[in-house]
Amino acid sequence: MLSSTKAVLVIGSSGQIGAELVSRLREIHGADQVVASDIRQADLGDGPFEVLNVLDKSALSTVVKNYGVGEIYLLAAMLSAVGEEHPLKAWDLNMNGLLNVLELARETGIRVYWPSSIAVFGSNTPKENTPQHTIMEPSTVYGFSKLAGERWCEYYHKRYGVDVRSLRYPGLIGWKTPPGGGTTDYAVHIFHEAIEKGHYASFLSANTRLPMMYMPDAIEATIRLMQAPSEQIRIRSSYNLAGFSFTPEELAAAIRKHQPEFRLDYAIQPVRQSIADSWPASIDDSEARKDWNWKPEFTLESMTADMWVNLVGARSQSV
Ligand code: AKB
Repeated sequence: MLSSTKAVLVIGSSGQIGAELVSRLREIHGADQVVASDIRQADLGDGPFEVLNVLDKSALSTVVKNYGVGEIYLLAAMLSAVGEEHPLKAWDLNMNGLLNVLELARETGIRVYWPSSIAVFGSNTPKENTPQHTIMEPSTVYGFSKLAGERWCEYYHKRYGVDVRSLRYPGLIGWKTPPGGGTTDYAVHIFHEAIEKGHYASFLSANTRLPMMYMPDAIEATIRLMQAPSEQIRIRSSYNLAGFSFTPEELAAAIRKHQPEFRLDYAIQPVRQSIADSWPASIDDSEARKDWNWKPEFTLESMTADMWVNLVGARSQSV
């Protein structure tokens, strides 16, 4: 566990995971002990905020020194779809950002959390119940960067003793902050458009089944992984993590329980579709369950009900 005198730094705090993780970490450690940071100024409630580019190692090192940081959550990354538009930039940010943090951890003993993704898998990977250890031949720059990042994490742990931990997130669904640049983003957009317009055009085809997770489960998994005693963390590359899997048609059916007239049709985006076709349909996360007692709470139905209530509530407050 983190010593009470050490602060936590979250890099990439304004993104889909960051905003929710910062508020949970502030509940645990106290607002003053959790430094939020992003490339641009943002309002993330009570507690310190720093404008920080993770590619600037000396600025990163200054923030770490100034706040007495003992733990870093590195969330700044370019996701799968936008990474295909800017391949070299995606590689630079995703890879050199991680290496800057790992080097600092090697020099100072900081603990590190870094997210990997189901994007590490490719079309030669078994699609159903994808095992922890299997064929990994990703076809996107985002996927290469996550796979290489996993190798670096394991290397820094074995060679230098860095306490670095990681999860392979599936597509994440949340109502508090929008996703940006991913292949699984349709599963969030669909809710907003169902509530606002009663209709959504999916960029993935009707039968594209992908592994997904509701954000409260993703935050809980992250906290639980970081709080587990070091000897329980047997995998230092990244753990498979699963919630539930669905297709756009199955998600639409779940939404129709709340809005019976909801209409789904399709405007397929070929790049996103081919990325989705290369990813698993379901994930075996038994290693995470065994090593640090992971178990998700939400199902497709309970996630849909919770998203609906919260988004309808947020909308009625804003009009
Ligand atoms: C994406 O779609 O790129 C991300 C991911 C699965 O890592 N949500």
